[in-house]
Amino acid sequence: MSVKEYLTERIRQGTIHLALLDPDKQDSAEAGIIARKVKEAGTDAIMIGGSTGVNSANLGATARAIKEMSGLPTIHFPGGPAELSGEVDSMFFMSMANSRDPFWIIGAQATASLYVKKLKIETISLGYIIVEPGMKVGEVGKAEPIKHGQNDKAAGYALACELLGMDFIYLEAGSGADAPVPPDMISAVKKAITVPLIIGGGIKTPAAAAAARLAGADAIVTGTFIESCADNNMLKAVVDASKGS
Ligand code: 1GP
Repeated sequence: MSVKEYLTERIRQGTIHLALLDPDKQDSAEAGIIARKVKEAGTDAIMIGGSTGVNSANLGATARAIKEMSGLPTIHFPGGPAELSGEVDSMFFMSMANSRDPFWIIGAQATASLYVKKLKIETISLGYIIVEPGMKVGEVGKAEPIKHGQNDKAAGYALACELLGMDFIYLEAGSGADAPVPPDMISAVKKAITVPLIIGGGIKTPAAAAAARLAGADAIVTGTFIESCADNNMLKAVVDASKGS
């Protein structure tokens, strides 16, 4: 079964949880330990990526360690075309729809596509939409972040991505954001599209995860919280709230 089929199948049963590990934030051995912990907490798959400091070597080592320690499917969440690895199970082949720079909309993808094919990496197309504050990824990607309250604008971008053929849509507030994507924006986008909706950025409490799920998120991503949480019960509480279990 492909990773896309696996995710789609799980989403059919309810909201899933995706853990994001940044190879620039810990070494591969530590990433493997975190992966085992989040698997025990019930996470469904692991995304690997970051906006800066990721290269093919630390990406490959992290993917290998996660695989060995957890057996969970890995999804590369690329920060640019220079980092690629055949060690991942799949990658989000993504376009930052609301970037002001064509490089992040289609240029990076054109640079990487032939190598991705050569490495036989499963690609899952993703419409990536930055919501304020946007944080580092918004800055690096030269995004024009969607402001809170601009729900029609968010829905317009999301539906445009779906009509262009994207498999998934991701509303991103940015890693470490003070405020996650607002629930009313999630609901508005969910109503407009039929493909699965991923929500991430700034989710670090069970309440925030539950609010995103109840508003219509099909997948909830947590990165910073997973990487820094030493309390396994708290970890499980956030995963449970994401999944409604
Ligand atoms: C970043 O949405 C993800 O791309 C995760 O954000 O690190 O704030 O959980 P956090």
